[in-house]
Amino acid sequence: MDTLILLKPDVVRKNYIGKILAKFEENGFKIKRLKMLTLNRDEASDFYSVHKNKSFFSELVDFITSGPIVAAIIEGDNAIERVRELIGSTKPSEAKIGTIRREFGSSITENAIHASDSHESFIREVRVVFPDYS
Ligand code: 3AN
Repeated sequence: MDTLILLKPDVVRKNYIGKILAKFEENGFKIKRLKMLTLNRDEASDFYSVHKNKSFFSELVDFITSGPIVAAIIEGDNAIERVRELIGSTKPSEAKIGTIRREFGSSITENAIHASDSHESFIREVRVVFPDYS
């Protein structure tokens, strides 16, 4: 099973790309596709369309478009659920010790990483960053 992760602009700026990708490999996942890119505002709005009515939507779009990100398709048994466990809660200070957000995130916006939360989200999100995925 596949899932999608995005290493957000804070991770690229702080030079944590390698450390975070290593965690997926160490936990038995395969990195199936990997790409560095910068989202424009239309792509970011599309990616986060489920949040368009939330108060933090413009902050979210400003941040995710603020610099390059690293997108990866991660493969493994039960990947969607297991990757969500590995990244931890949205708010880094509340995320469990040992999770990626706890170790590398600094705030609810600058929380290091995104991972699809369901198969439906994965299908919608993957088309924004890997349009040729099938
Ligand atoms: P998650 O990424 O853990 O699935 P969501 O889907 O609730 O979290 O939110 C998407 C993104 O929106 C989060 N990764 C976070 O960066 C941002 N976010 C969520 N809640 C807030 C909030 N209350 N204030 C600012 N940003 C938020």
